[in-house]
Amino acid sequence: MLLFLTLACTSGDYAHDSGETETCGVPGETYSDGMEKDGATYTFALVSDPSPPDKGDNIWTITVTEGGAAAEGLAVEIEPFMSEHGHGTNPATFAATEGDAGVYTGEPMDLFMGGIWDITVRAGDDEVSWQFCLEG
Ligand SMILES: [Cu+2]
Repeated sequence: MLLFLTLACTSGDYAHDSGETETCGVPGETYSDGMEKDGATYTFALVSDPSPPDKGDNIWTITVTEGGAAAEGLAVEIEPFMSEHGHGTNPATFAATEGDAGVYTGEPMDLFMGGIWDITVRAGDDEVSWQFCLEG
């Protein structure tokens, strides 16, 4: 499956230029532990293992709050996607399980290639997205 995705990726409209030293066409966001994003309802704080996110398996822990209070009992999932390449991962989404109140830890997700990853975190009806450039 990894080979198939890689081939599908390089045969699309976008192909990696092996002569380039830049992995990503755009810089992506600068990661820091606990960085926050506001959705329509909730605030999402991200901690990635590894820190910063890197190629290979990544486990994200998301702390979800509403008005400063832990948002408990939500269905939380994470969906990585490479919009420059038009593909995601296999599986496409990863469930995140609540440990401490409002703290959701995702299954390991294999970000299997370098480039820009758009990673959406959904909680209930709300969502936010992060965009990180991973080195190839
Ligand atoms: Cu790709």
